Amino acid sequence: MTVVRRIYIIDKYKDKTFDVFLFLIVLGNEEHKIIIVGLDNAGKTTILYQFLMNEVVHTSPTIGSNVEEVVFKNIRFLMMDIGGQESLRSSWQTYFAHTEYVILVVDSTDRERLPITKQELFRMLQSEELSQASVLIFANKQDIKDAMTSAEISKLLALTSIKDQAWHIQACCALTGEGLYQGLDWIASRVKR
Ligand code: G3D
Ligand code: MG
Repeated sequence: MTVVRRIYIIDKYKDKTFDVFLFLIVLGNEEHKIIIVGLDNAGKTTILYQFLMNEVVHTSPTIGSNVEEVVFKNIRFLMMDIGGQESLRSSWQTYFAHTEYVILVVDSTDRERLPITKQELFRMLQSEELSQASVLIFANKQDIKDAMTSAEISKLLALTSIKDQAWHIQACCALTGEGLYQGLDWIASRVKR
């Protein structure tokens, strides 16, 4: 059996504060594309690192310096973090093509910039290419005393006004990994087998 790996070029979305990461869930020969977005400092890189720490099976430097493969519940995830490569920047819509899942990482202590996250979220969701996507919101940094709860974030982001896409919010702490797999569980449960 040959598994074809498509490599998507993912780079920063819009400006420097909104990185885009990419996961591909692979079931047999089928790949399911996930993008991870969020403001800088939200915890995206830490989340990727947590996943890799726990279940790395393979690193593939030959197909890109940041492609990693992990296995979760018999589902293979290929992960890419190629934010920061300015030379690869192109129109942001190209990141969204064929995306089935969006993971939005929120710094639950960053009350000040939550409105920016909300604005970016709803702008993204208007994209035709994301009309069928499911959205997982990670309310990260729950270990910090002053962190907003997921209920609070849900309200401030007006998640109930998302009508076209399925969504789910999961509290987590990327430092310990708490909550991360529950989030992936939700995604895995939505993968059409
Ligand atoms: P980004 O990739 O979204 O920009 P990073 O964010 O993963 O680089 O994380 C930004 C900072 O937040 C890092 O701190 C990281 O350790 C911290 N962080 C990420 N997740 C958590 C969390 O769940 N709890 C706490 N307390 N901190 C978290 P530094 O100091 O390395 O800049
Ligand atoms: Mg980062």
